[in-house]
Amino acid sequence: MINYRSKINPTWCPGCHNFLVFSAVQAAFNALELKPSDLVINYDIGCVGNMADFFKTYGVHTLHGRAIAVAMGEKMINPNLTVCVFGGDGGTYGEGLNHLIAAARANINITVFVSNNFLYSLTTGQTSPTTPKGSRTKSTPLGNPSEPVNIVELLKAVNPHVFVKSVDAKNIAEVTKNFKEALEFKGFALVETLQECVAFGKQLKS
Ligand SMILES: Cc1ncc(C[n+]2csc(CCOP(=O)(O)OP(=O)(O)O)c2C)c(N)n1
Ligand code: SF4
Ligand SMILES: [Mg+2]
Repeated sequence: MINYRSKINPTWCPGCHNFLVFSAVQAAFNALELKPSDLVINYDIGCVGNMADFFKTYGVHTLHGRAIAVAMGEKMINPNLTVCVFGGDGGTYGEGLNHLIAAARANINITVFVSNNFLYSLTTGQTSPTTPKGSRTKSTPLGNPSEPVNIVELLKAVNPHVFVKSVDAKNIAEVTKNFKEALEFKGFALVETLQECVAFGKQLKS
């Protein structure tokens, strides 16, 4: 077994689905025998971005919405590296959407993992681009007026040749399988894990 972990223990809320994602991605890295020295992980901001402290591969904790842009640059400079991104629905589909579309159009060989918890969670539960219409959140107390983005359909429309999947984070076997396939894919790959934020997710059902 290859050890990808730093000495820092995760600080997510007990029961956070990011623990599942964190464990599944290590299983996928191990299955592919990826060496930490050949891996560069780029992290967006947010709860998921805190993963930057918990891995000891090469990595960059980037700015909100900019992790994909940094990853594209790394891959162009050194195509031998395995280049990954971890981001949330806010950073990847909101602030970073233009970078996501550019990377999919270019079909650049990077792997993007999106923890989609339907909210801006680190900032305590504002609407994100995937928040269901009508949901009452901190930023939409009268109900979210916007349609949620469907990223699988959007990316398939942008470029039908990319690898894009949406899976339930609780189905750990399926998540691990898709993470592994995404890492092996020769081109742009994105796997979104559908998550419930245990701290702020309840408001989505009110
Ligand atoms: C440019 C910029 N705008 C706003 C923020 C404040 N901010 C920090 S985390 C966050 C929400 C992140 O939501 P998401 O990307 O879905 O990640 P999550 O916390 O849900 O995992 C925001 C708005 C920031 N750090 N940078
Ligand atoms: S606020 Fe939500 S997303 Fe953030 S660590 Fe807690 S449960 Fe996870
Ligand atoms: Mg989020």
